[in-house]
Amino acid sequence: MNHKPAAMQTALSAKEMEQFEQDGYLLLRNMVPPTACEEMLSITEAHLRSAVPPLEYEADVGYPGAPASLAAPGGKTVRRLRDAYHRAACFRQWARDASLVAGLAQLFGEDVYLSLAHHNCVMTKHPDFGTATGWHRDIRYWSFTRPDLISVWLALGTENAANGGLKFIPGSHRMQIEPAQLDALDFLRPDSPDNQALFEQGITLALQQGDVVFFHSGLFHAAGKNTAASMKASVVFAYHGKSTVPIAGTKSAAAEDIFLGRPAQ
Ligand SMILES: O=C(O)CCC(=O)C(=O)O
Repeated sequence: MNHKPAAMQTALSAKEMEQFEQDGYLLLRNMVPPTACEEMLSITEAHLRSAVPPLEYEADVGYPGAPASLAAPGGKTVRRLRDAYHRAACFRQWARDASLVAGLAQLFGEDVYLSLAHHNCVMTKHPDFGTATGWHRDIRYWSFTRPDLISVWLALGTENAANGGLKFIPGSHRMQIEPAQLDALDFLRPDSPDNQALFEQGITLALQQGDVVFFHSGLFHAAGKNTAASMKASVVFAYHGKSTVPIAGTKSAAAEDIFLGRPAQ
């Protein structure tokens, strides 16, 4: 087993830091080598084959077009392999990777923590029964003393509009949104006139295996259905800085918060 650092990344440049600040996301191409991605992918495929818990199914998510129940056709389509961190060493190695954490420390300007309460999963999107996700902010269900977390998305294969790739509204982490623009689950309402201009600003990211996206927990993002022939898989973890603390008694405080510090580059 290879225990060398999973990622290849030098310190973030001033321009990259500025980009994250402005757009609410930063795309780091080719950050994780193919060997590390292939190992994560083969464990993902094995855990899907054996239905290794904890799993979240499309039927549990209940988005439009999802199977109505686990017993319905496609009901056992897996949406997330939960608790990626405890599934295999390669996921832990990536989640704690020194160059990843150093980049996050630059953006937070302080010591980094990994939250196992949120994301901490392999997102899978299958053809046929993998559903689209509406425009939302990750922070909507998270409870921290500050709203400035960063989700880190690693593409284990190609991601694009055809297979349900990520879409972002650049800069939307800094936008004031009125309650009337949101539905009961805090998704941007597709029928709100005020949202139309926002939707027009949406962009789809085209990712290749090993590409990594950092995005702010206030950034509106969405993803389409997988209309391609094969499953798409992405590893997603959530991080925060030392001064952002999960609020006691909430779901955000219900799982381990792992101190990762501030590695030197
Ligand atoms: O892959 C998708 O459908 C998007 C997932 C997502 O944005 C989320 O779970 O926060």
